[in-house]
This record gives sequence, structure tokens and C-alpha cells, in this order.
Amino acid sequence: MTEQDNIQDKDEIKYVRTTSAFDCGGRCPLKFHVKDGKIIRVEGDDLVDEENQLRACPKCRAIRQEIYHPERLLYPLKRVGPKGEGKFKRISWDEALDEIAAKLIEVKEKYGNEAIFLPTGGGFLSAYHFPVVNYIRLFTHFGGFSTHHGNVSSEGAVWATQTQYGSPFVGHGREDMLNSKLIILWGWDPARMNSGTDALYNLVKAHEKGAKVVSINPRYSDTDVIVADQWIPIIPGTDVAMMAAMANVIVKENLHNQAFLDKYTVGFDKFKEYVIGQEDGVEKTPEWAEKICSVPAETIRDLAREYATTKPAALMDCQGPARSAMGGQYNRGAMTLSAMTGNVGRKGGAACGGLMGIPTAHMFFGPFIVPPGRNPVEENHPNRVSVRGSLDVELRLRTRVHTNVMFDQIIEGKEGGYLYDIKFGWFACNNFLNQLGNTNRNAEALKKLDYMVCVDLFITATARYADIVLPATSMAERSDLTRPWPSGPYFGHMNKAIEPIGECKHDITIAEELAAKLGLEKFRHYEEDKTVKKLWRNTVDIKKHVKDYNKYKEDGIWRVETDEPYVAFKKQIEDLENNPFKTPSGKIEIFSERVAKINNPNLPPIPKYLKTWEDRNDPLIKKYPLQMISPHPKNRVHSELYHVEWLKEIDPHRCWINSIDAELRGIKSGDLIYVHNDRGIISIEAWVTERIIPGVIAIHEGTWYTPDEEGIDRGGCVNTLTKNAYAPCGAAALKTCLVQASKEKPEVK
Ligand SMILES: Nc1nc2c(c(=O)[nH]1)N[C@H]1C(S)=C(S)[C@@H](COP(=O)(O)OP(=O)(O)OC[C@H]3O[C@@H](n4cnc5c(=O)[nH]c(N)nc54)[C@H](O)[C@@H]3O)O[C@H]1N2
Ligand SMILES: Nc1nc2c(c(=O)[nH]1)N[C@H]1C(S)=C(S)[C@@H](COP(=O)(O)OP(=O)(O)OC[C@H]3O[C@@H](n4cnc5c(=O)[nH]c(N)nc54)[C@H](O)[C@@H]3O)O[C@H]1N2
Ligand SMILES: [Mo]
Repeated sequence: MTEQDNIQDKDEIKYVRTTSAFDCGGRCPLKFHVKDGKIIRVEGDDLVDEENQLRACPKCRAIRQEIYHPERLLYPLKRVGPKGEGKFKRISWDEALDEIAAKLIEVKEKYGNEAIFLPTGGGFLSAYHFPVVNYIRLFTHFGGFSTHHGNVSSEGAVWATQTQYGSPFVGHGREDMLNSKLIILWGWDPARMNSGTDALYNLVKAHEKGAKVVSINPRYSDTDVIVADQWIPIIPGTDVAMMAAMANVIVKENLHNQAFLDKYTVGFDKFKEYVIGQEDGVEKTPEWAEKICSVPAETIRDLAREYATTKPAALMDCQGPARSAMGGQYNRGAMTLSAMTGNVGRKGGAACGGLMGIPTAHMFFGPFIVPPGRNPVEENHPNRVSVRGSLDVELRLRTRVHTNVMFDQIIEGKEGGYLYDIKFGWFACNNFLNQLGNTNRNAEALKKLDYMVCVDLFITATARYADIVLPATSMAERSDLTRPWPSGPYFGHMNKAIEPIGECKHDITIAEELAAKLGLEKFRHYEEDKTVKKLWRNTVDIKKHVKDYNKYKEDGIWRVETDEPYVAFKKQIEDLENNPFKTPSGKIEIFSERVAKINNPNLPPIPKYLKTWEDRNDPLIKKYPLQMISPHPKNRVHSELYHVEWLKEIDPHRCWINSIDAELRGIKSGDLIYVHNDRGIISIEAWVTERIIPGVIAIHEGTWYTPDEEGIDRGGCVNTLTKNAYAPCGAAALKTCLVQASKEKPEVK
């Protein structure tokens, strides 16, 4: 079947069914109306009855505005002004690639391949031809490159699930919520951050069916507005104190499922010693927790009893609170409560762990085009050790810098104790200047680079620092297979609907053309259309389910028929002997020997509440009395779609601030305020609301860093304020941050 067969003629309008590949938890099936080679309209799923449709999100509905945005990059550009200023001139592909190739050869000769730095990122991550893989191939052929470790997104949750279950596939099919009697949203807000295209719909249905919904969140979230029967506000970063207190109540009142714990877990006794105070002489009572997390002791007690006695109950944790200085403890605490109540592997329960992946639909990072062997820079590094199965993040950091300090390495290099001196940066599929902690410092780092290339669809905040910017095609100009995160199960098929706009190219082509300039003859070439089908044929996971490729392609989606929703660890719970957990003990490890061996008090072998820097105990709180959280935006995917006016209207960029904090500072809704700390100053509109607790402000991540002459970020990028730091478990600590807010302009340092 050809591309054309997929497109039917009807009054000159052709319909192309497809799915997006954003780095967000949804995967919306879309129907493009194409006329004269242009997309004139976008519709959602209409292939099945209303009840079963996967309704497209606002971002996908507005996708035309992104594809045809006047600021979309059309040609290769060369920087003509100072770095960061944003002045570029058009050049030809040949000129651009010749210059880049010459620079690469020069850097390699002068400094070695380690000086070439290749970060990954979230752009187009949910498609199989993940563009960064092509640059990995390219630089591997070229003799190697340096990169980073630590998924900026989910490292806390990944570490926690590896520790406790030995697997990140902890999700249930979303329909399984209809089997729950109690659903606890512990930092989960699927009305805002897409967490499966069918997540909110099934949550609402479960609520209508009678499930009680309780939310534990410093703010009254959009999801709470729709379904929460009870909102329990909590101080950010203190969840594990409340979890330990719930465990304390459950143990003291003998409400735990001892038979489940005996059969499926190891180390519960150690955790019990901690919660009843035998370990450190401090009993983790609800009164103890109240002083830390501000949740009244009675509320904790009631919820503990309700959670332990309502069966089945789904505790839904997520990744956000784990993207913090205490990192994975939060997910470990949740998993432990789930085991104590026997909710793991059960219909209507939840294994917790924050990742929510289901293996059939997830197709976890299986890029078809694999690099030709290992990266020589790492392979030959004297400090390289085998890290298979290790939970010690420091071992992984022997050959790679941590993601959230990658810019520090650029500034400080070997002299500053980092691994490499970086000279050349290749940025594609990320806007990391904007998306990693301490953006002002990140900008200094990019100014210091000898040479930088950025491949993107827009001149992003990061791209403004590049020497050469290369234009990439959008999802409408490509074909691919796409993966939903936790929902379904279903598989997506992206279908090319229009020809590349301007001189945009697929990242595969860019890598191939540069390989030719570099004389890398062995670099394999791929034809997009052919590889997509081959990809389907060679991927057992999809092939097993998708029997009719032509229909899959034509529909842009293949729904997998299942008798009942997927339940994580069902096999383990039904027959542990033949299906052990993938941990060393074969059981759920509430106490982890592997973690104990690391011997770091800030990385305990059982889940614990830990104090951190920039929490309310930090003396810095006197100067910066507000905790800042930075949830994901409902109208963007991080910084993607930032330009789209329709989406800006949905949710204007504002700082949520409680009336008590606002009044203290003379702030009213609509005021332009300054939010600041020692790392930077942003200006942003205030929104005074009771939907956030006093002492906490919320600003959505992803608006673009736009410093003025004084250095005040007028774009209101949260990471101008966050810290370039990581947790002992490797999580990027982006949610741990103290700030001050004021109407007056603070002194600019
Ligand atoms: N629309 C949209 N959807 C997305 C994305 C997007 O950018 N836009 N990004 C996708 C990606 S890459 C990811 S990783 C996921 C992100 O999913 P998450 O990282 O889980 O989402 P966040 O929005 O950061 O946080 C979720 C909730 O936690 C609350 N919260 C913050 N701090 C605390 C705390 O200390 N304790 C508790 N109990 N709650 C807290 C916040 O108020 C928020 O409501 O979303 C995905 N979906
Ligand atoms: N303060 C704070 N910061 C955060 C978070 C937070 O919760 N709080 N969340 C973190 C999380 S979970 C994540 S995942 C990261 C995301 O961090 P990033 O991955 O840096 O975020 P995006 O804004 O999605 O950037 C993706 C870029 O890729 C480009 N792109 C898209 N498709 C393609 C393509 O096919 N080819 C090329 N070459 N480029 C393409 C897009 O235009 C966009 O500029 O942000 C993190 N940052
Ligand atoms: Mo993420």
C-alpha cells in the first residue's frame, strides 16, 4: 500500500488519519483534512462509538497552528548577532553542513571526541524514529561523543520501581479504575497533564459509578475540581511523612494484610520498625506527621483506615513529586502502602510507582535504528564499570554527567571536577536551556561553548545560542509508529499528510547528509516509508497484536482487544513461584539489600521521610519564604506549542498565590509580580487563589526564557528559579525550590 492509498478523495479534500508523537502521556488519534497539500482542519477520533473514542486534547486540536506557525523554521540559519540575541541569517543546507562538518573534524582533532556533547530530550519521543538515535548513530560512527545520565522526567520513579519491583511497568489499563471503590490521587492531575488519552474519562466514569476520590496535593487541581470528594492539601516534599503515619495507623490497628506481606514481600519488618519508632526512637504517628506535612492528624488517621478497609483501592501516585530532592522516596512510600493493603496485582487496585506504563501499549524505548555498537568515548573510559542491575547512581555517573548539571560541566569542565571539557554541543529534540534547573547559568554555559548546533522546528530559547540552527519537519510531514504511554492498549500510526514545509528535513536525513560530508561511508541510509513497515514487522510487541498492517496504517490506530483491563503484576500475584518479581529476592522489596549496600543515609533501604535543602526547615526560608512547585502545563507539552495563541488563551501564564501570601505582599490578581531567589528573577502575572495553600506558589513549566537587558526573565520560565541539582536516587530536583514574590522589583545582582 502506498501513501496515496491512505488518502481518499472526497470533494478534493483528503483525509489522513494519524497520531501525534508529543512527549506527553496522551496519544491522540487525529483526522487531518488536507486540501491542495495543506491541512485545513483537524478532527479527533470518530472510528468507534462515542463511548470508546479517544478524545483529542486541546493541544492536538490546535496542532495546525503549530505546523503553520509564522515563526516555524523554514531554512537553515546562521547566527549573526551575539549568542542569545536571536539574530540569524538564512544559509543553504550545503553551507550549513559544510561548516558543521569542518568544525566537528577540528574539535575531534584538537580535543578528542569526548568534547562533542550530545544531549537527548523529549521532542518526538513517542515515535519509533526517535530523532536523537540518528545523531547517536552519527557520532558513534564518528568516533564517539559524551552525553548525560538521569532521565530529567522520571528518574525518581524509575529508581523506585526498579528498587521495589524490578520493573517500571506498574500501570493498569485506565478502565480498571471502574473496578476501584476508592481512588487516591496522590499528586496526580490527569485533567491537566495528559496521562493517557482515556485517563480522565475513565476517572470520571469511576467516580460516577460510585468510587470515592480523594486528592492529596498542595493545590486544588483541575482534576480535583471535577472529581475530588475530598481535597487534602499538603506541604510539598513531605508526602512520605504522611505515608509513614498512615502505615503507623494501619499497623497499630492491625489493618494490614499480613498474609500478602508474608507471601509477596521482603523487609516489611524493617519498615515497621521505622514507623513504630523502634528504629530511631521516633514513632511516626499522625501527630508527628501533622507537624511536618500540615495535614491534621485526624485526617491522616481517617484516610489510613479508609484506605486499609476499602477494597480494592487505587492509590495513584505520579512522577512530579518524585522530581525533587527527596526523589524516589515518595514512590517507594506509595508502593509500600499498596503492598500493606494487598492492592498490588489486583483489579481495581494500583501497584503505585508513578510510571503507569503498561507493557503492551508502551513499547518502551525500542528504537528500530540501533547505533552501530557502543559509544567509543564511554567504552574506552578508564572509570567505566558494569552497572547492570545496580541502583547506585554514582556508578552511572562515572562516564556521564548528571542531566541536571550538564551545563555546569560545560562551564567548569575537568578543572571543576567534571568528566570532560566540552567544546561542541549538538542539541536536538530538547529545549534544555529552558527545561533544566538554573536557566541563567545554563545560558552562561551555552555562551561558553565553542560551537553549537540546534535542530528544531522553532528558534527556541536554547536555539538562540546556537551557531547554526537546522529546521526539522513536523509530525504532519512524517510517517512513523507511535506509542501511547499508559493508556489503551492501542498502537498509533503517524501518516505523512503534507510535504515538508520550506526546506525542513527529517532528522534521519540530516544525520545522513552530515555523515556524507564527514566521509562516513558505512553510515546506513533508511527510507522512512519502508522502515516504518519493517519496524512493525520486526517489533514482536506490535506484530503480536496488530494483525492487519494496512488497516492499522489507514486508521492511524490499532486498538488491542482485551478481555479485561491490564493489571500490573497480576501474574506475580496469581502464581509467584512461576512468575517471581524481577528483584534479587523475587519478591517486592520493601527493604532493599542492593540499596543498603550503597550505604548512603540519604538513600535508605526502606522508604523514609527525609528533610532536604530548600524545604521549610532550611534557614534559607527566612529570605525566600515560599516553596515553588512547577507542574506541567495543560496547554503545552513543556515548552512545545508555546507560540500557539489559541493555547495561550486556554490558560494564561500566571503565578498561583494564596490570598494570605498575596495580602502580605500587597499583591492582587492581574498584578505583574517578580518571583525571585539567588538564581534569578522572573516577571509574571499573579493569580490570587484559595486553590493553593499558603506558603506555596505554582508556576507551570515551559514558557520560554526571555531575559531583558537587566537580566530579568520576562518570559516567566520557572527554571530561571530552580536549582541545578539531583537527588541521591538520580531524580532531577526541579520541584524543590524556595523563592520570594514581590510587587516591587528586587535588586538585580
Ligand atoms: N498537557 C501536558 N501533559 C503532559 C506533559 C505536558 O507537558 N503537558 N508532560 C508529560 C510528561 S513528560 C510527564 S513526565 C508527565 C508529568 O507528570 P507529573 O510530573 O506527575 O506532573 P506534574 O504536573 O509535575 O505534577 C503533578 C501534580 O503534583 C502536584 N504536586 C507538586 N508537588 C507535590 C508534592 O510535593 N506532593 C504532592 N502530593 N503533590 C505535589 C502538582 O500540584 C501537580 O498537580 O506529564 C505528561 N503529560
Ligand atoms: N521546573 C520544571 N522543569 C521541568 C519539569 C518540571 O516538572 N518542572 N519537567 C521535566 C520533564 S518531565 C521533562 S520530560 C523535560 C522536557 O524537556 P525538553 O525535552 O527539553 O522539553 P520540550 O519543551 O518538549 O522540548 C522538546 C523540543 O524538541 C523539539 N522537537 C519536537 N520534535 C522534534 C523533532 O522531530 N526533531 C527535532 N530535532 N526537534 C524536535 C520541540 O520543538 C522542542 O523545542 O522538562 C523537564 N523540566
Ligand atoms: Mo517528562
